[in-house]
Amino acid sequence: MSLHPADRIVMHVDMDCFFAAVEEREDPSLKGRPVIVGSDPKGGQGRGIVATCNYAARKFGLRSAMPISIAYRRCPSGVYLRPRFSLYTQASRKVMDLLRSAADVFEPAGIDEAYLDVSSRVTFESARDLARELQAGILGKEGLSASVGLGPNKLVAKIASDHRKPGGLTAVIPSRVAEFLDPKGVAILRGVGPKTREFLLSLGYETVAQLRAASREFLFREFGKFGLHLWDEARGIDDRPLDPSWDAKSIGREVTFETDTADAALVGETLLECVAEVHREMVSEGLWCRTLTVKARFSGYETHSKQTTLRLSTGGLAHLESGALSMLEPFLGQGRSLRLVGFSVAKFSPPEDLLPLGAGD
Ligand code: TTP
Ligand code: MG
Repeated sequence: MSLHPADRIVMHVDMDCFFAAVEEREDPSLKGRPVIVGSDPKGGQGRGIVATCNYAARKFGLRSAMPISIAYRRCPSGVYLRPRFSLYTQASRKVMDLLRSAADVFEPAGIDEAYLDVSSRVTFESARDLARELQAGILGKEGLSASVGLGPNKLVAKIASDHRKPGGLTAVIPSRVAEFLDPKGVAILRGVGPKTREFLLSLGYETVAQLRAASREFLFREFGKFGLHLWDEARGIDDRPLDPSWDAKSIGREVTFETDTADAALVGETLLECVAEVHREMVSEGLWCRTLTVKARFSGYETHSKQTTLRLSTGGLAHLESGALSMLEPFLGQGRSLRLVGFSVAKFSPPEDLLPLGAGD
């Protein structure tokens, strides 16, 4: 196969049931049993959610983000564990280091996924060999399983990594992109959440193949600019370059209250606990951040967030605390009960990259 210079080969790596896989590795007696990482189910009365679960648990219909009470009802015999974030962060860092060293350009995209531009491999055949080596390396050195997708861009690579989980390797060469995407549901496209999916369905577009039949004009009329994006994505077109900065990553914590509460002191205290944990993780990773976000969920699931981007990065606990509390205020002022609060930070830089104070932005 010949590639003209504009062609890219992008790899997407996504770890398989990441938090649960790390827990299984730490305690081999868990092997083969349903393992659920998330809130305390409290015999079915718990109020949080499932962060993730292993494939044995998925057989019972358990999924990420499912209320823990429902998970418990479906699988009372499972092993329910509280998340141990520092363990997952350490494992993530090791996996990322391994991947980074194999990439022309590397973009970490979350705690358990990353994009690698591997265009210098020239052929998909050779990129596939590299993917196998990386999977074997991650398994051998870290005892963890990863799924890999290869494609001409980030969109296709990401969909490909999800194609055969766990432990899968799917390479989609440019001439087969349409064939690969066609049977998939429109929900695999970026920006298509449950509501957009419903709307597309009502227009008669269930699969990518059906969506591809829609004209640009029609999609623009129905969705505005997002419609043009959909038109491109239905064709597997995605020109986004890889972003090697730290921006794609965020660190966050959230807490679901035992009972919904409008008690300002309790909410503030809980938010500060989240801030302290986020700060601890930033310190352990040697990171400063520029974006702070507070999330609040009212009784009944209505969810809001407020975000601030600082002019200069910060690593100071007091700075994070005051930022978080001032963003929380408008949520408390409404006198409504809260179900959950959370805090997260993003736009990281390593402290050594910082300009000395006063040197400008
Ligand atoms: P995912 O890659 O979405 O899920 P996964 O790795 O657990 O499973 P899969 O094999 O399908 O890739 O998310 C990575 C980790 O992020 C996951 O192990 C736990 C965490 N997570 C949450 O804490 N809450 C969530 O709602 C989701 C989706 C993930
Ligand atoms: Mg994953």
